[in-house]
Formats: sequence, structure tokens, C-alpha cells
Amino acid sequence: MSIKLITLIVIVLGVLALAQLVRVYELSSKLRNRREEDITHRDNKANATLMLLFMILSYVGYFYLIAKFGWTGRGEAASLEGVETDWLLNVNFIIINVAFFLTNTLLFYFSYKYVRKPGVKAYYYPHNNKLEMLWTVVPAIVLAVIIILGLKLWNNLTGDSAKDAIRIELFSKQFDWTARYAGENNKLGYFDYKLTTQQNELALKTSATLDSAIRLMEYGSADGTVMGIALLEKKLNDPANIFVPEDREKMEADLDRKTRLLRLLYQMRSTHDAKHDALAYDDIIQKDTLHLMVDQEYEFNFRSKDVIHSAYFPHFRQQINTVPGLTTRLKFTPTITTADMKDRMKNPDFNYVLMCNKICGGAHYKMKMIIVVDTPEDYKKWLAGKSTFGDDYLKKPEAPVEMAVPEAPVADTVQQVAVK
Ligand SMILES: [Cu+2]
Repeated sequence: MSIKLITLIVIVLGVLALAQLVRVYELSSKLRNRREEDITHRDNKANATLMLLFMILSYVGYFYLIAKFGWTGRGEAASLEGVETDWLLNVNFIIINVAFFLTNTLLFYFSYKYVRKPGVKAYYYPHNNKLEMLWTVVPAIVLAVIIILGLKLWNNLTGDSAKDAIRIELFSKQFDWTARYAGENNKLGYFDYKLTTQQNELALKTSATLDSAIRLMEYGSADGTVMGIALLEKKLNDPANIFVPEDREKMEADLDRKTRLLRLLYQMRSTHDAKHDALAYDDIIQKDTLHLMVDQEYEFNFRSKDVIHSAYFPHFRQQINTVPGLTTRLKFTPTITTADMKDRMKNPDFNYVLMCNKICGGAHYKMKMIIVVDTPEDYKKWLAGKSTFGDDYLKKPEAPVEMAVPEAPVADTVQQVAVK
């Protein structure tokens, strides 16, 4: 505290002293009968030397940081695709470095060399077509090469994955990740956001989840957090209930919304093919930790429930946005197990990680998932004990809260609308 205060006082006094110095300088100039805008050759030379000194110091700092943190500070890439990404990044870094040293050396050295000298008039040199051509064409070619290489790599990363690639969906929401392994058939089950319920957070589409969602809209949830259409209608139509107009409006809007949703659910149910149920039932849903097998290609499908997030795998050199209403895709093959990487980095606490790289809300910083890259044996051992979505969901399907149903049979009328 006191040190902070003293530092502050010293800074304030320093600024005041500087201001006084400038004032003294101005006064002394006046005494020597010099105008303020007159600049002496000595001033110019001092500035020129400072320019050169600035260049040298910044270069020294640059090389010092590279020596301390490495060429880019990225460490070793832990996936096949990451090695390619690193190669392209290095190409970019080399180009940037060449441009950086060329332009800065010219800028600062020329400021030093061509300092204004007494009696020498500046050479008038307004235009040179050859030079213009040179610094237009060369950067254009370099940029074109970088862009073409980048597009090629990007198309490879987001393009079709190998036939034997394992498919995993990464579901993002504020503020966590959920992984869904495609299970034995290696096909991810279908989903529709309208089927989102407490026990079906990922909104997977099966006959059972469709029925549950329909029952939820009709009869409400067992714990009473969702009011069903039947109860809403009964409440609104009961002459014994007297509502404030705002409350009635709110309830009517809720009823309207739920009736529309129910109609859509019935439509979905009527076109649903029960053959697709199996695709979802064998999916394995995992939170917190994502286990991957070393030297195995993975295809990741990304989904977002709320806002745009960004799935960032720094060690595998991959990143892609997750967008509500749009599935994005990325593939990579991890090449170094977690245990190996701990050895190589000499850090027993090291872990691969998936992070959100888009400021997506208050707890954005917490949105991450540990990734464990296993040997095939360990991976199979880990996977063996996992229950599937079907196991979990069908064992305790969401309660059809039929006891809460009042006598108004809404479902029939809605079904008729759906059929029309
Ligand atoms: Cu996020």
C-alpha cells in the first residue's frame, strides 16, 4: 500500500519536474533570442541517433523473447493435421519476419542516414513506376500463395473424413461441453431442438423422446415446472378463476406457443421412422472428459444450443465455431498420448484441453473440457463400462404425468389440426 502510494507520488512529481524543464528550456530559448520552431542541427542529429537506437533495442528485445519462449511458443503439435497447420504457420511467420525486418530497417536506418543537414536541400523524387509495380505485385503474389495454401489446408480439415473415422458430436452451451460418441454403429442419432427436455438435453430424436415431448406439452412435467396445455386450458376456462389481464395475456401466449409446438411435434412424430431410433440409442453421452484413442481419426460434429461458441483444441491446432442451428465439422488424428506428452513436457500435471474461444458470456472462462488421449487398450477399457443413451433413457423414461391431466382432452383437437 505505502509502496504504491510512494510510486504514485514519484510519478506525479516526475511529470511536474518534466513540465518545469520544458518551461525552463522555452525561457532559455527566448533569452538566447531563438524562435521556438527553430531546430538546431544538434537536435536533429540527436533524434536521428535515437531512431537508430530504438531500432537496435527493439531487435534485441525481439531476439531475447524468441530465445526465451521459442520460435512461436506453441510447443509440439499433437495431431497429424496439427503438423500441417504448424508448417503453414511457420511459412507465415517467415514471410512476416522478412517483411518486418526489411521495412523497419529501412525506416529507421534511413531516418538516421538522411537526417537534415545544414545547407543541403532535399532531393525531389515524386514517382517511380517500377517501384510502384514492385511493391504492388510482390505482396499480391505472396498473399495469393498464403491464401491458396490456407484454403487447401482448411478444405482438408473440414472435408470428408475417412470411412473408419470415429464420429463424435460436441454439444456446446453456456457454459460447458457435452460429447456424444456415435456408438457401435458409428452413426450419430438424429436430433431436433424442439425435443429438448430435462432428460434429453441433446434433443435426440427417437420414438420415445418424441412421445415424451408430446406428453410434456399436453400434460406438463411431473415436478410442475412445465405447465401442460390441458391444465392451462382448464385454468383459463374455469369461470371460478379470476385473472389480472396481464396474467391472462401471459397464460394465453404460453398456451398459444405450446399449442403450436405440439402441432409441430405431432407432425414430426407422424413422419418419424422408428428405424432411426437405433442410431440414437447406442450413442454414448459424456460430460467433463473427452477420451480419444491415439492414431485414430476422429470426425467432430459441433452444435450449439444458445450462442456462438468456438471449439479450440490448442495442442491439436484446431479451432472451429459452433453455431446455433448449423452443424460444423472438423477432423483430426491425435498422435501423442496424454502419458507421452506428460513425459515430453516433463510436467506430470499436463492435460490436453478443449476450450471455448469465443467470449460467450459471464462464465466463458470456465467453459472447457479435459481431453485424454489413450492407448487403444486403455481406450477400449474406458469405453467398455459406459452406458448408452438408450440404456439411460429407456430405463427411466420421462414420466407421463397422466394423473395431473384434467378432463379437457386437448390432444385430439390438436392431432386433427396436425393431420389436416
Ligand atoms: Cu462459449
